[in-house]
Amino acid sequence: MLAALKSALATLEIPPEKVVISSGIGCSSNLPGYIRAYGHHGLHGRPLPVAIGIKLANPELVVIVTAGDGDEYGIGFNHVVHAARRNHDVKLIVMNNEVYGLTTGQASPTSKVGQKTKSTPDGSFIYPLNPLSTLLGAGATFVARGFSGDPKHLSFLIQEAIKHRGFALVDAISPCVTWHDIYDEVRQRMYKLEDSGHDPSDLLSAIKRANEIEKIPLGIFYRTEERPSFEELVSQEIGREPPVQAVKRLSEQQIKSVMAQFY
Ligand SMILES: Cc1ncc(C[n+]2csc(CCOP(=O)(O)OP(=O)(O)O)c2C)c(N)n1
Repeated sequence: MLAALKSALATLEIPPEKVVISSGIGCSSNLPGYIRAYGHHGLHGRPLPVAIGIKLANPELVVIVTAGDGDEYGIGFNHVVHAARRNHDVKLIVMNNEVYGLTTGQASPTSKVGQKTKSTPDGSFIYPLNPLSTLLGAGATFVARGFSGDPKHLSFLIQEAIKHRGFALVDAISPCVTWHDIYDEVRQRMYKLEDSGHDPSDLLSAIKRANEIEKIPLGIFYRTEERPSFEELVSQEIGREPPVQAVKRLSEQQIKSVMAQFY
């Protein structure tokens, strides 16, 4: 996952000082500590509100959230649905391993029926969340799924997400080799949407593909740039410039005197 993200940023030639990565809590959320860019490692389930604030303050930055399925599809899912609905220009990469890895392998919202975990020793009996079709229903403008076992393809999906004008979800299947190693199973069941004639501008077809059970489609399910991003709406509708522009006009002396008030 980390290699795919680094390669995506390098391929797009985005310099480290233009990138901010916000994460929650979990094994996956440690990612900002392993990449040379600005980073934020915050509260469980809350990396999106921080990312949204950063993007509103300085829309010139590429703002990416990296976190786990427990973080983003469980405790923090409220933020995901509304970030998608409002089309905030942040990129959400969820390392989906179908368990809570850091806390030693309990069931997560994407654990399958029958999946044996520490908290479901007889197999889970709860129907899992389908984050892709849920977000397509919530109005997400870019929805994709990749696999950590295919970092080249995952890098391509991350690049497309970064280039997209608006909110983008990349659900990255990244099996937990300690608590739920399904690498072989994913390899057997996966196929690429781009090899299947799927049209990513067709929302109904995207929802249908997202609800497939036997096979695991990888690729871009849906993409539209017909809706403006939240940041574009703020500048068009409210006519307010981002705070970073106002700060840029201040002299060094003015910045020092503002900062002095906080000491
Ligand atoms: C508010 C809060 N509740 C619960 C926890 C305990 N906790 C830490 S990590 C985690 C889940 C991690 O799972 P996931 O987000 O899927 O990441 P992974 O470790 O699998 O990469 C939980 C429940 C916490 N740190 N904070």
